[in-house]
Amino acid sequence: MKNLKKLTPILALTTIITAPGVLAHSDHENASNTFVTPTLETGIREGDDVYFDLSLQSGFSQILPDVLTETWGINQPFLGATLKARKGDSVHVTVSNNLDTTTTLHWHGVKLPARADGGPHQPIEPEEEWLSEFDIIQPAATLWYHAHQMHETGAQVYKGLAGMFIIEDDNSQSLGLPSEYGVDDFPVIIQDREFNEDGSMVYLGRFDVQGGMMGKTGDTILVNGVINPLLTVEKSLIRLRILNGSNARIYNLQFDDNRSFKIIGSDGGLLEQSVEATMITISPAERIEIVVDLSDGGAPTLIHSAGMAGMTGMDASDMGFFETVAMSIFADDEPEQDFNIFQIDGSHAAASSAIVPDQLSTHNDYSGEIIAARRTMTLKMEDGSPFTTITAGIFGSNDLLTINDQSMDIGRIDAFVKKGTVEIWSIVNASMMAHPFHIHNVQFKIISRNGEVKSHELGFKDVVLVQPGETVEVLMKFPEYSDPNTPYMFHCHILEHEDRGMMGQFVVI
Ligand SMILES: [Cu+2]
Repeated sequence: MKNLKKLTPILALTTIITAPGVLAHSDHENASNTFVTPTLETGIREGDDVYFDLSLQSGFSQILPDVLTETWGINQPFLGATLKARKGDSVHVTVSNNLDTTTTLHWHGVKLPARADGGPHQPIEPEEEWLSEFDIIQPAATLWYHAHQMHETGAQVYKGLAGMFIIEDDNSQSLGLPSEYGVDDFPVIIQDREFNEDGSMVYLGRFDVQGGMMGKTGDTILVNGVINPLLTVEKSLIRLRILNGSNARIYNLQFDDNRSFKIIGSDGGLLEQSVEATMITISPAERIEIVVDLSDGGAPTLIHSAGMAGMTGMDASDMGFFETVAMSIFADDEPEQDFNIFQIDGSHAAASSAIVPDQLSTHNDYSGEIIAARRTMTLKMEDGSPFTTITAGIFGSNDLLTINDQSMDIGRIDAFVKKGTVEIWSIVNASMMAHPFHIHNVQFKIISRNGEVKSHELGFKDVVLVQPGETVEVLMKFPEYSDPNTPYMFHCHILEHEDRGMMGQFVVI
């Protein structure tokens, strides 16, 4: 927060380039807080039918040492419980809105009927309930749920409307992986927040065009709602289900002792084979599952390693107004720094009997299937006119953030997809910021990223970070659900971009 004060007097346009990934140190970098594992809720089970009751509510949370913060949560004051179900289950979720504003609850990464998706087309008014019912037809995965209210997703997720949703299946439970929740298998929801002196959270104003352009970042890092905590583990091999639940910040994750870990899963579930790594980048809404060996009794800290995330690879001649201004100020801004996320103490860990087997799963790559359609989604961030920028600030216009030159219109369908077919989408980033692109109702395979794909990106994904100047091709098979009247969304998962127009809609017919 010292850092924030230092930045405040600088020209307002500086906010364009201070995030994501440019500022950030916390005042609370000693891991003195205790790691909190979110409550596990497995619902009420009747055979394969599983019933969950979720209450969206407000409350006060002790996040900072001396003051309470007003927060939102699901069945608790801040954030949500971890929900767990199995492949083959029929899930029935009753969501009660006990907030004083309209909201939604979206099942991120779940293949499900559009009416159950919880996007902007399923608003829940205050004091109303919404029933979402879907069968789990996909393999074991670390998914999540969060608010998706039109124009309000950023503010509502920031306040706390997000939680983890874990799917297990016969395969995931037969592998011998660390899988005891809260013992050697932990959710790690990483979020950054900014606080006022009185403990309240700082968010953007509705018409803050510049803040919206860069997305809301904060100088305080939370893990499962706790600032820079310490996780003391009892087992020597632990699995971390890492979710970047931040609105806009991208993290380059690394341990401070540079130890390696095994990446075992991506957004859509287990990889086919694990991948050894010492660093991985995770953008908003992405999940990675890693297994860390602490049998040396060490106490490594997971850090964000300052790097290149966000602003590389674009030719200056392609830049518009925002990019040019951003670049001109960039040189004066302080360089990005490493910062701590949380620490793991393995000094009391007993030997684990868990393993990471060579083969984790088998994927269908849809080879041999007909490609029913190819689509291009071009992401842009500006319209080139300083005057338009000013009027956008005054009138709240959102035409500065577009996909295929159009900003989101809830009355317009951008794509018609045939159920059960395979499509290839090319996501083109024609802006100067990296955008994490998300598609509802599918898990896709990245088939090219400027011609190549890194090994850990070979898994199923529902979000892909597209760097400036990059084109990423994704291939996906749409489930057999169809509903010509209810759209699914595709959008940038920098929530301020989504809220300000970088979103579109498709229906499956
Ligand atoms: Cu974006």
